[in-house]
This record gives sequence, C-alpha cells and structure tokens, in this order.
Amino acid sequence: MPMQMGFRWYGEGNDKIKLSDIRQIPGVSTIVWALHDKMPGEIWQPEEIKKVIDQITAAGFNGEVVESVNVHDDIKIGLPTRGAYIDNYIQTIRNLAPFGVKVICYNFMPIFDWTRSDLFHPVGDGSTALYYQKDMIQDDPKQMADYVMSFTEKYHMTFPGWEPERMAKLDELFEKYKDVTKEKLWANFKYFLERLMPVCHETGIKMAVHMDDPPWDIFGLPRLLIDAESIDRFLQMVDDPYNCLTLCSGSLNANSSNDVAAIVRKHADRIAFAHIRNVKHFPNGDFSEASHRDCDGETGILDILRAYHDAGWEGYIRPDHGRHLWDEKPGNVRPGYGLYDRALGIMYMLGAWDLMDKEAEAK
Ligand code: DNO
Repeated sequence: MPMQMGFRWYGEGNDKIKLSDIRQIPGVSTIVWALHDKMPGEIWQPEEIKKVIDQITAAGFNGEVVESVNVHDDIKIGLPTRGAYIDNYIQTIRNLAPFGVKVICYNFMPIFDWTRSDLFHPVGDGSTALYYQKDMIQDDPKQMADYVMSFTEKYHMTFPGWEPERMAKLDELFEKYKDVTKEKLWANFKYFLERLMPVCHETGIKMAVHMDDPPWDIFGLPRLLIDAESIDRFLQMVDDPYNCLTLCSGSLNANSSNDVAAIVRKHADRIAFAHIRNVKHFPNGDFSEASHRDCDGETGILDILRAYHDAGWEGYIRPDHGRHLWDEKPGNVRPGYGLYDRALGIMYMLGAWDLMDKEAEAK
C-alpha cells in the first residue's frame, strides 16, 4: 500500500468546502474528519459516527483518519476524574473501530491547541496566511484567546481546540494547571497512553500525537513534543507500535533548528500520519506560514518528502495549513483550511512523489 493522501474536512454544515469539491483534487483517498460538536471527554456514539462515515464513503473516500479526538484537561492535569474521562476515550476508540478508522490524531497541549497572533496576515502576493508575532504571545493569554475567539463570535465558526465553553473558563483552567510541571505532564501522558494501548491492539487503531504548535512553552504552560529529543523520549516512554506520531512539519519547524527530514528518517515506522506545512522565518523570531513550495519557506518540504519516500513509508499524509487565496477571506474560510492552497499543496506533493516513484522504478 502506498502512502494515502488525505484532506481535512470539517463536516456538512460546518465547512464551506464540499466533498464533491475535494473529489476534484487528484489523488485524495482519505477524508480526515471529526465530530466537531463534541466536547473533550464526551463519548462519540456509533450513530453519530455512522452518519459522517456514510457521507464520506458515498463521496468515494475512506474515513480512516480522525483529527481529533480531544483529550480532556483533567487527564492532562492528572485529576482524580481522569479515570472516567479515559474510560470515555476508550469507548470512543471502540465505537470508531467498526467504521474502519485506523488512526486517531490528538494532542497533549495544555489549554491551547495551535496558537497564532494573526489569522489573516498578508503574505505579500495578495494572499494571507496564519502568522506568529513573537512579542504578542508573551504574557497575556486572554488577549490572544480573545482575538481568536472574536472570529468565532463574528462568523459563528468554532475552531477545534478553541471550544467557547473552555475558553470562557480560562482563569479556572490556568489555576488548575498551576502545579503541572513538565515532568508531571509527561507522567500524566504516560498514564493515559498505557491505559489506551490494550484497546488500540484490540481494535487496530493507532494513536498519533500531534506536535506542539508552536514547539515551546507558552504563557508558562509546559509543552512536550517540541524537538527530536522529546520525540525520542515519547516513543521510548510507551514503546508500542500503536503509540505513534502525527509528524507535523510546520509545527516542528516553527523552531528552525528542528530538522524534520532527519526525524522522518529515524522514526518513519512510528509516523502514522504526516502533516505537511511550510514556514517562513523572520530575523526577529516571528514566522508566517507559506505555500507548500520548498523555496517559499525554510522547512525543507522536498527533503521531508524524500525521507518518507526513501523509507517506503505507507502512512496517511495531508497538506496542512494553506494560505487564503483569491476570494477566500475572513467569514468564508476557516483560517488555514481553504480549498485552493491545500489543493495546490497536494499537487506539489504528488508531483514530487510521482517523480521519485519514476526515478525508483528506473533504477
Ligand atoms: C492545526 C492542526 C491542529 C491539530 C491538533 C491535533 O491546524 O494541525 O489543531 O489538529 O493539534 O489534535
């Protein structure tokens, strides 16, 4: 089985992009989906899962990758209530398995998922992209959260990991995390995964953790999956073929000293899911997301693709954040998840991949 190209889709009524639009992008086999109205900790019910899987398969795709089943904060904090939330997570894994799900992408970041200071920053060619202004993400988490949440209010668009119910309790959440050191977070992570592994073996579903984005502590909150060393630690901590990575090139390369291709070469067998995103760095530490074309950023997209190809890698891959192009603007596009630039990204990746296939055949 070769690698499988995926496209993230937010679901009927929650995504302006239709499955029939995605069908016109060459080479896509997998819809990366989720039940976006579920709160972390809730069980995903079979009938709810079936409804989405039926739509995906009717459109000619498989729904083998879920992004994300979010992890309840009590599990990350290690509260006594974590047991019940882990039981629910296990039940969700069991409910997903009969529908052909093979990989669950999730993250273990305290409070915030991806974090940016500008969701529609001009790139310079008329398009916009997600942007991180370092000095704006220093001391005031509320200012940053209010900015992201202003899109939710204005455009009635909720972002995964930015549930309004959770964001409304930011002070309370920060208070709960106050004694969670990096080591404690690692220990809680291990506990969670060790409880999940038996059910992963039983169902054949791989847990694939997403890298922390950006890969450093923010607002005093510890972040774990930030570089080659922490990835080694994570894979050894629970050394199980079902304990895998969602290797996100853009998240890691927000720290430009991270060599993503080297990580791919080292751990290809434990990468269940690859996110391909390109990042452009500025001297003051700010960064912008860029097109997937290698020379538009410094992430090393071609080296990364070559590393996957050389490894004979057979996982799922998707273009990650794209820029917003042409008529895509606040209100009609999900930040980072427009149709056009992700479609261009797929063609770029497949172009490189097809050429590498040809070269390999000729040898
Ligand atoms: C950003 C995404 C992440 C990812 C989660 C996984 O756009 O790649 O939000 O889905 O971190 O749980």
